[in-house]
Amino acid sequence: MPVMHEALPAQTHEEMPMYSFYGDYPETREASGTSWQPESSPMEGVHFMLDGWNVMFHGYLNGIYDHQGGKRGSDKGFSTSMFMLMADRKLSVGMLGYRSMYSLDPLMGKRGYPLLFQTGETYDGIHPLIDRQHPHDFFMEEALTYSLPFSEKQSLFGYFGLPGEPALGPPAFMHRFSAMDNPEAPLSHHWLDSTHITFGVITLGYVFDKIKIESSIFRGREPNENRWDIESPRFDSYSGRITFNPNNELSFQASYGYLDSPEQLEPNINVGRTTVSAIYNRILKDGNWQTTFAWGRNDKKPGLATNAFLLESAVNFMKFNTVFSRFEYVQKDELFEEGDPLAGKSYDVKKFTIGYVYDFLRLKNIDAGIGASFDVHFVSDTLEEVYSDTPKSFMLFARVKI
Ligand SMILES: [Cu+2]
Repeated sequence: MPVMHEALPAQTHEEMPMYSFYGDYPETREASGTSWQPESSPMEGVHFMLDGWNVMFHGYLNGIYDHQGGKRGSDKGFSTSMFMLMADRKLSVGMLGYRSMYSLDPLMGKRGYPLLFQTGETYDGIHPLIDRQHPHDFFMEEALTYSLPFSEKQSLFGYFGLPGEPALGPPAFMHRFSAMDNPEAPLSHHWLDSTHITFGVITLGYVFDKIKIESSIFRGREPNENRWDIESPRFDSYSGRITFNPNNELSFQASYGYLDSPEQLEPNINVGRTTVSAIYNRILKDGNWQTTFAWGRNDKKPGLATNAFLLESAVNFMKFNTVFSRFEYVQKDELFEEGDPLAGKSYDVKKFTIGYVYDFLRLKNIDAGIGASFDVHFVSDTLEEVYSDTPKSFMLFARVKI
């Protein structure tokens, strides 16, 4: 027995160098952009070697029927999707990486999909999107990375993306196991991870074992309503993030970003964004369980400071079943257009979501399932008059995942 124990780990370690995009650690730690998740998070997608490149491909496609209740609600059928191709290989003494990500979200139209209390971005360059989630851009990420190890467990890395994701916020919601089965974007998206598609990002970082420190310069302006193009880069904003993965089940990050004129419709307002998050991932027998907590704060300069809290969890059990839930408390200051007597104030919105997915097909590289999510919103009397009493919504969906 003791002989086997000594021989095995040494051999496997030599055959499979555990080097990822940004440093010497298992690749399951990589999430969106340069962000980290717990290493025990499930590995998704197809992996293969091609001419010295280690290639990964993954993606999903959801077909959704959406009903948002109350006076400001509406109904829509649409699809959300993401396809991601990542490749890395040794180049000289370092590691060269290429990351690209696409979405067919623009097919849903410029007004996106109905989502009560959602705000952020515009559909025509004149009016804000209110009670709707914007579609994501076709080009979500086109990035080159290079990392240089300089001692055991230490590395420096660079990341250039057009578009890309700056070092700000937790991993984008569609990359978190705790969120990826939920068909709805979080209401806190523009407090936490909305910079995940930014046209022009340069990040430099340092990894020391379980710690990553990084800083970005990037374009503060959000993508415009033309979702099929690549917009011109600018480097007028900055951010810094520290991430700590103390063991393979936990990942913490804290970050701050200064966003120069993020909103097309409020060009004279800059935003200071602070985020803190924690992700806990646990492998179960025939399943996985992940929980994310995040806090984000937007300080408009000049203007209001608002906060958002998110707590979400998803558990996959007995292979075919996933239950997901999300609780958010967000101070929303963009629910009314300029000129409306209710505009210019922030309103508390509490949202609770619960949902379930049944995967009727689970093959080696493909999952197919059907699911439903249900939401209740708790708001003040003022908002109840506009929206209806405790507005409720639901989504029904079918999805394919690679
Ligand atoms: Cu987004």
